[in-house]
Amino acid sequence: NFSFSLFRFEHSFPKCDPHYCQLFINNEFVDSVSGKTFATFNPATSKEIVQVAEGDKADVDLAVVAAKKAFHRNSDWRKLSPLQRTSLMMKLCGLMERDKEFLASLETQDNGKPYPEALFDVTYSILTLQYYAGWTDKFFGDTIPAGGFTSMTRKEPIGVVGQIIPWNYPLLMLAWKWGPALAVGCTIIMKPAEQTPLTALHMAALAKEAGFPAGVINVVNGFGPTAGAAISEHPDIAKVAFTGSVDIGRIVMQAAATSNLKRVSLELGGKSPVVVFDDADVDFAVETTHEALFSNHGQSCCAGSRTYVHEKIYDEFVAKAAAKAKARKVGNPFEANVQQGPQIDEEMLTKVLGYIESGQKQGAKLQTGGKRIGNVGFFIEPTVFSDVKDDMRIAQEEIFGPVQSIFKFSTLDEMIDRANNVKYGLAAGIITNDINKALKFANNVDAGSVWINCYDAVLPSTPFGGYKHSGIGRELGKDGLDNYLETKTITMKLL
Ligand code: TXE
Repeated sequence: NFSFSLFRFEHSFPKCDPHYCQLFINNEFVDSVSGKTFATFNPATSKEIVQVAEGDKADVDLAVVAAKKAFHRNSDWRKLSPLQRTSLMMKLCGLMERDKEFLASLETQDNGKPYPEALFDVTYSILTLQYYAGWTDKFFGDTIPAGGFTSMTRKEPIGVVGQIIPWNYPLLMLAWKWGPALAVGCTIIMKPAEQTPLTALHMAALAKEAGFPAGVINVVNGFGPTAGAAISEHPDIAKVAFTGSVDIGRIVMQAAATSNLKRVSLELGGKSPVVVFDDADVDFAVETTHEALFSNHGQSCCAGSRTYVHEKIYDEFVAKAAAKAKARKVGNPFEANVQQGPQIDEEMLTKVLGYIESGQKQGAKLQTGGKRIGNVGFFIEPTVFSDVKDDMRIAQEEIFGPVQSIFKFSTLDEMIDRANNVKYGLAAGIITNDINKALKFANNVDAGSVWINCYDAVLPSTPFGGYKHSGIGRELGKDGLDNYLETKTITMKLL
């Protein structure tokens, strides 16, 4: 029944050859020290796009040498005024604008998300970098009343920073991390996810074209246990920013602790509740909760993956939610009107199908979907479960796929306890016309972001991050700068 269109790949995919496939160190594209390469695949066709250089500890070491030099107090980068940093960042944004379609095509090819969504990601990445370009001269310290002393604080860039990002929003995660780091004057070693290195490499070329001095931005592609670990263990990297799974977040934090106590910020997984009260417009609620879960194929850390519906409207809601999922158009992400492309790789395909199987075994009711589509690429039917119970695996663990789980509830108090009864605390949503219910929920739910009558409304200016196992620290907004700053107190005694 799914409207699925997966054909003529060879003809219907726009030709989009990546221009850059090496590592980017000290403003040069170079092979890895080992000479090794690895393939990046198109998840819609399962075919190799291109081989990219495989970085490892030796390459991270070289990148750190370049980044340290670029951070030296007498370097070209450190001598720039804040407004000169603004100007470089804005130039980079201009080049992204110029290459917008190309960047979006690369992203769709490497990641599988529908082309219009990739274009949206490019736009949002530009906005994020523009937002942070405005912060270069606004991270103020304080002056502090201190008796016979005069005391003040300076906010200083932390130094060389490592940034390890995932594959679900490759370009956007890059922008979230480059923006604040560049605004305050840090230098960067970024490791993109091994599944999606291509847009980061193109961005490195644009950074050079914009005029960023050598060593300010370095991109080392490679795998987690090698290149990623080399970053989190490196004694000369002052801070690591990581987005990815909880398990790897732990490893990164441990490595940071046992190496040089580098500062750590973590954006990890989620199991976010979206609560629908009986006063809500059911169609609006179905639409909002559908997008909250299915956008980006469910591969979103803040996916609204627990839909709680009030008992009075439960049956109607479930029927409409299932119909909506059934109508979702899955297929070639370059084709017009396609809403869902492939999952990122075979590992995620298997993982998501495993969760669907466990939902069925544990007694949830499969309303629609549940199967792989075809055997080319990694497509999964948009899937809806009703009658989900809080102790099921699909209710507790992050699925990271197009699987909506619907639960029934009766009262607000019950709802708050149940919403908080998971290890995660990234986001939450509530749909109601009753401001009292909405704010009581918002004030009591364990979540870094709460959306009322909307979902996924993340702006460059709004802090984003998690409670509990969902992470440490906040990205975006003014708070996002703190990840990249040290505070220095200078105290003077007037004689
Ligand atoms: O994540 P990993 P994976 C969740 C989601 C998904 C699961 C697994 O539930 O199903 O994680 O996805 C690098 N030292 N999220 O396996 O492994 C890796 O190379 C240093 C949530 O893709 O955490 C990549 O660059 N780095 C999430 C990055 O970590 C290491 C987004 C993320 O990979 C490393 C993605 C190591 N030892 C997955 N091992 C979100 N919060 O949005 C791996 N990496």
